[in-house]
Amino acid sequence: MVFQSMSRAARLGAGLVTLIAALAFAAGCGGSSYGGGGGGGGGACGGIYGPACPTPTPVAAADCSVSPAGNVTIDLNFGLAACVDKTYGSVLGFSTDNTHSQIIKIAAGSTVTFMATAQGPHTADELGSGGFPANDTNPATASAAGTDISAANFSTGTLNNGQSSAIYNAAVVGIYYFGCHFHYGSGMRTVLIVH
Ligand SMILES: [Cu+2]
Repeated sequence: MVFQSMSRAARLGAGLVTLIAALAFAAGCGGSSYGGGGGGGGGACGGIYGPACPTPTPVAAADCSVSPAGNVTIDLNFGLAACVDKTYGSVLGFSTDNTHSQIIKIAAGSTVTFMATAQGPHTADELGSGGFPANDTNPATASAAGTDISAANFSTGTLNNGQSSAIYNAAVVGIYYFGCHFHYGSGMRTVLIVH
């Protein structure tokens, strides 16, 4: 018996500590069974007894669009940072400055040229005006120079790094969803707005 080596006072003291610990344990159990005590669990929220989970702070979406004046050269680069546009969602890999992914507003009557700047090959495929489709079903056959980018199944065809497309027209006002044949499933897409 451990207590046999202790003095009487020590035995009483040890017994008291044991009793206090037992009471504290019982109190802790009682509190948690009612759910109100919130016994220091901390992390989890929700469920029957847990505290309400905080509402996540929404990520502020950006205006990813640019409105270059006149004729436009659009860089195709899968390595650009995506931009989450407040209207059109995530866009990636199309840019006028080869720095940020952008939605590009083009003045009607301008010409448009596409250039693969990095991480090619790429294409610029017209995907209609009804939002981003699940898949890029454009055959990605190069359209003839002078074709309007609004034409059904308009495409630059395959552009390897450093290669520029033919010069195309943007004469028809509208909103056109575009994607890359090779990277559409990975999010390489944008919106070209002719205004
Ligand atoms: Cu691509």
